[in-house]
Amino acid sequence: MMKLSTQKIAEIADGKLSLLTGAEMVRSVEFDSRLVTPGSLFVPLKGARDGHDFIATAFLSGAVATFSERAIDAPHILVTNALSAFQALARYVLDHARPTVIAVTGSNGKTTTKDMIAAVLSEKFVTYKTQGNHNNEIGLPYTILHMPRATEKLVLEMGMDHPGDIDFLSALAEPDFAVITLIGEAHLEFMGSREAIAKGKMGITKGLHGELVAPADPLIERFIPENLEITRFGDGAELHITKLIEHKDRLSFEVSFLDATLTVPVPGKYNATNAMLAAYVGMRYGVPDSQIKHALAHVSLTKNRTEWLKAANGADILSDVYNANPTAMRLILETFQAIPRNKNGRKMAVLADMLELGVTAPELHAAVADSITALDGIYLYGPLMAQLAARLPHVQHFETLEQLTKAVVADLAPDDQLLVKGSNGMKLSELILQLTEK
Ligand code: 2GN
Repeated sequence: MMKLSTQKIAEIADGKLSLLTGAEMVRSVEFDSRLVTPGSLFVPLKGARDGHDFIATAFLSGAVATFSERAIDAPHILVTNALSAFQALARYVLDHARPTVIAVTGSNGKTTTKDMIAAVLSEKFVTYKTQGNHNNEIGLPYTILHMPRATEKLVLEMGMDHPGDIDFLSALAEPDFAVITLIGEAHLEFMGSREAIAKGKMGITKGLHGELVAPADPLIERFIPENLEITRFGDGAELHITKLIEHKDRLSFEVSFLDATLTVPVPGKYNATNAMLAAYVGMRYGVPDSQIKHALAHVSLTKNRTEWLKAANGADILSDVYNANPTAMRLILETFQAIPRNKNGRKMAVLADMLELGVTAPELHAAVADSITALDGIYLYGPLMAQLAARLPHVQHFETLEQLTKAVVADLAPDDQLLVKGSNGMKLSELILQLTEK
């Protein structure tokens, strides 16, 4: 991030300096107190807990200042809403750094497409992209505030949990180019009909100053604004795949707009579509064919953080085993519990320790109980989850991954849905492997 004085930040956020001179320099912005380093501005967001409770910890880690929604006796910038202040700051940084912004949305494959677009653009430009699952009203400004100063192309993933989310993110980021990978068939059908989903995705045009690439899907036609430059892809559309050869671990294909055979080191036909979209973006920004080909052949993809998997016995698994904080834990529990049950199926959860939470870790684990409303069975794993076990009736608690795996494998029925969530360090990916291996 560019260095900004607290004076400047107060102006941008429409806030008031308190116990600050205005001359202090801020070098990074964080909302998770665990990530604060000397020179950070702390942003107390409302998550599972109120971020204001962690302001003291942020100062222990070297924060120079914090936003605060109330007067406190620490150096702060008083604001009416810390999230809005955070977003305003991101908008300012974007206006001054002026990278080209490429926005990507779609139900499935947006993460892959984002990674592929960034890989292709990286051949020619300093490129930065959304990390992990930072694709919402908090993650998108966070991404902007963490891009390196020299960034020329910024690839932003835009996620949609509720109608209107993408409109908001598009208005905030004002993309120069936008890609919709897919309409509908979202696993989490909060959005109602496919048409509502199409409308939601087309929200990406809200702040768009430039071309939209979208599926040739009749559902979107109603939502195309006047004067939009739109390029369609799919069967019969301008952008399409001409030849496709599927190998066990890679794809080889040709596209309608390039004279080259492309390969990607991943299987699955839809990945050819994702790669085609990346190749198109690359072409539009002048990346030479040979470099597009090279980038795609060597692309490395982020493992999807939250993904639906099928167990060997047919059960549905919602897997999120890479990181854990109390907010993310609560959000995924809410999401999972809101999904309709399979007929005759149970809703089960494996919850493992959230690591690196410090002295309040036991209390933060116990508090997960408040988010449990509609589960038929719970397997808890790890010493910290014993705190949660003590607060819930009828749960099983396991000390080792072996015991946990044995119990889940023996108990999981084909019609069940299973949520699996915990910190990376708890190695739940090994449980996932056991459950999904045929
Ligand atoms: O869902 S998110 O993970 N998200 C991130 C952005 O992209 C999209 C997805 C998310 C996470 C969201 Cl949307 C919002 C928030 Cl606020 C968070 C988040 O980071 N929440 C966190 C907490 C809460 N609630 S991080 C965190 C770490 N903190 C505990 C609470 C918490 C560690 C900590 C532990 C003990 C102390 C201080 C901090 C302590 N202080 N102990 N004694 N004094």
